[in-house]
Amino acid sequence: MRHLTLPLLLLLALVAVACGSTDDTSDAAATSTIAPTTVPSTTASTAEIATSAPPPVPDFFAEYEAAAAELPKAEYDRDLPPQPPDEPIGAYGYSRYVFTRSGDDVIPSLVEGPLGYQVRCQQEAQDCSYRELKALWESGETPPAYLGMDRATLGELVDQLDRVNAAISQYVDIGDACAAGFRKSTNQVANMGIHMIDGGASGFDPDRPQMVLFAQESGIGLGRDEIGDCAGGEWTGDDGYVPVGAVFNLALTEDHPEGFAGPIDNWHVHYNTCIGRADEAGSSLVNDPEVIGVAEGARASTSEAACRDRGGTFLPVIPNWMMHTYVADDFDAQSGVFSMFNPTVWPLSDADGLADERVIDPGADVTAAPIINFSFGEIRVGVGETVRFSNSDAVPHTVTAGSFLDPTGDFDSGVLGTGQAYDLSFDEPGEYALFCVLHPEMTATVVVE
Ligand SMILES: [Cu+2]
Repeated sequence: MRHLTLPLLLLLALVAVACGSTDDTSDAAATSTIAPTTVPSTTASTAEIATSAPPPVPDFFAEYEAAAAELPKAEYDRDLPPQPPDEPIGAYGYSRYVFTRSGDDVIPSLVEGPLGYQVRCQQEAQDCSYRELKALWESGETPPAYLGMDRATLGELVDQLDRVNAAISQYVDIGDACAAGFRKSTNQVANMGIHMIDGGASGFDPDRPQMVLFAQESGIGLGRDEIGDCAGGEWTGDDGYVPVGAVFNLALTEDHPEGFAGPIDNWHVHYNTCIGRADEAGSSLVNDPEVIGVAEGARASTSEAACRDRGGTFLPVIPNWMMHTYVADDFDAQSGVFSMFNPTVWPLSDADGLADERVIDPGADVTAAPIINFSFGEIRVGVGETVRFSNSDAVPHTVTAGSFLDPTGDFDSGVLGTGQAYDLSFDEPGEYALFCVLHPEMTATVVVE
């Protein structure tokens, strides 16, 4: 550890940052003695909630794309628009630019996607998973317009994905990766897995991605130090961690990398990342303490000032194009082969129930706050009124008080699967910050009037 080269150091840093997670996703019991007060944690299933004639699903994808398209275009693909928006816009997996709020500032968090203002092929309704692309190729049919490629290109893409599949499938479990000289980078990140680095991989090579992701059911919630590690070429943790996907990391060139055939590979760049010590309640070890120099680390998108206030290490930009590639046979990502999150990797949610449960009518006495496309939306309630958060995404989320770098412990929903809900009410007017511990970029403020 004492002789790390700068490139490796950067790689470790970016892995920690780009794939951040928390150690504690446990179902913390809500307390009733704090202000704001939490209603007893009701993780009600949607089956118990009236769903008469649900309103049509809003097209958030189009809204995010339109908002991003209003921004002046940057000179290079990797760059941010020259005029930042006044308000947060976009969402992970849906828009080219994601801007989030950090204190009083609106800061860029992510640039993702190909050359337009959109992120391509990350909708469940589209045939963009590895299995679906393979089936389409084998069917002999003409690719649909949203794929933006002809049949020859589709064949090339499927061939590349088959090679990535073969590359990760040579490791039956995580011990094989240890034996091959891989190094652990993260704990088991929700809906991603443990990031294992192949230090010998360089450049874009479908036969050798920079990282292989491993996961198993009981790995969720274990800290980076608890989960196990490679020692002497052997895995010290539990058995059963299997490959669930790959990650590519390329040098941050000005323009989008060539990468896979066709236009659906959504490479991303992280901006305004803070790595640093979290409060005890928010402890997380996604970074490497010996590299970063803090005993406990956490990461989130924050302003530089907010990061310095927390004693964190601020990285204006992580110098890599990165992309997940979900090609494992038993972990087909319906959200798209190149999506950031994979709903089939633990913690699981009920993706099948999504179509019916996407919009939840909570009834007259409750204010609805559906979580859709990695966004909490805007939440305003009166004193004493109940706000019902309901997870309408294919992946789990949490509703947790404070922010990732400053969790207050006032309330915590625990992990909410698809269609699950969590009720909160507040005794005093004010603004109450919350975030998702599984996806710390997800933040919101409840305004209580
Ligand atoms: Cu989340």
